Amino acid sequence: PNVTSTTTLFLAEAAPAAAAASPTATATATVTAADAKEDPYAWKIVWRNVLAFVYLHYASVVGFYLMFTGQPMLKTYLFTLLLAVCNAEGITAGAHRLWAHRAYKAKWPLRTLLMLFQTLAFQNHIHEWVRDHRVHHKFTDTDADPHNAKRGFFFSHMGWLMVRKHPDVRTRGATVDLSDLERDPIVMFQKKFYPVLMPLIAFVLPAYLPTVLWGESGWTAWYVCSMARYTLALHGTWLVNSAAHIWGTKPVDKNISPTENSFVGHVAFGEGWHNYHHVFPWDYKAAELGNYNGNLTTAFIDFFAWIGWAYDLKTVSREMIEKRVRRTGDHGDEVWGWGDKD
Ligand code: ST9
Ligand code: ZN
Ligand code: ZN
Repeated sequence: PNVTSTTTLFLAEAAPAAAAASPTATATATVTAADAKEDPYAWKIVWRNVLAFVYLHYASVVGFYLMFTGQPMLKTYLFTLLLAVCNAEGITAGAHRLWAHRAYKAKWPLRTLLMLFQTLAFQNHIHEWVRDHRVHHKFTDTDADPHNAKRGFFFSHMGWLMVRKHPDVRTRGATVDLSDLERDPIVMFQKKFYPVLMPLIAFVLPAYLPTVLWGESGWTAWYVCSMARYTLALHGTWLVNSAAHIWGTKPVDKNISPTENSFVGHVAFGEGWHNYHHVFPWDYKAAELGNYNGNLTTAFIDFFAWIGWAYDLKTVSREMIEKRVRRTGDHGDEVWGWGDKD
């Protein structure tokens, strides 16, 4: 029989019989039978994404070179800093603490602002970001976790964005409820118009505004305000999934992979207290600390609560945390660091 790869994929069980019947088909049948088993861990590389990341990193090196050699105008540096903060808050205060975890409520002006900031951050639209993140919390460190840290630093950091997802992400992920997002018109507006909004807000405007407003060179603004700012924010975010699932302490629950990682806590605007966060994800501080140390996002939310745009801020009582720390923390009875940290 003439065994083709297509037919053997569907007739996996029949392939060895076919091979026995015709010696010339042996090699093909062996390979295709193995293929048919479909290794769910095989890296099915999405080259479009790989190429985009290669360009992004090349362009960011150019951007950082321009910044370190003092070529942008002062206003461009300040604008980049502002964009970086808005970009980070779109992810931390917006996608993460508001939409993924509902750790506080926000009136429509704040939700609109955060939706625009989250678009600036281009990490997929809110609906998709939240879906992946809720699935990550529900199935942490299993095959259904989109950035399963058990598959190593590179996979959990950025590798997962360059390959097709493990089939479990799709099947088990389908059990996660997203109806609250589907009821939020601001989230659904962003989803609908994302193909236009995202390129405009994340890349075109950051490069265009400095040229028309203060006469910056278009290329400088592109490399600095669009490329370098975006790439740096991506790595800051990705470190939460990689470093803060690998290195650090586990004062709240020693049985899970997320860690308290002070470095990530600082570069990710307060999102590196990740051992605590996985145990108490509804705390709007995403940390047990009662201060703003490295947690610019908590200050951001507190500010908007102060002007009345954010409300119903959820947190966890000290007693409840201490109880959990004693029961499952890696320091056992010795309640960890309260004196220095509170
Ligand atoms: C990016 C995201 O960078 C980073 C998120 C990090 C999260 C960190 C969280 C930590 C806390 C916050 C920290 C903030 C710190 C901030 C500091 C700032 C300084 N559930 O995806 P597809 C189904 S993005 C249920 O195409 P493939 C679904 O039916 C960067 N179902 O899978 C779906 O169809 P549809 C820029 C799911 O084909 C279908 O499967 N963006 C789930 O395997 C196909 O889905 C990129 O690079 C789920 N979770 O492709 C683009 N997932 O959507 C990256 C999927 O129609 N994305 N389904 O409903 C892609 O190109 C592709 O997703 C892929 C996989 C190639 C990676
Ligand atoms: Zn995590
Ligand atoms: Zn989370």
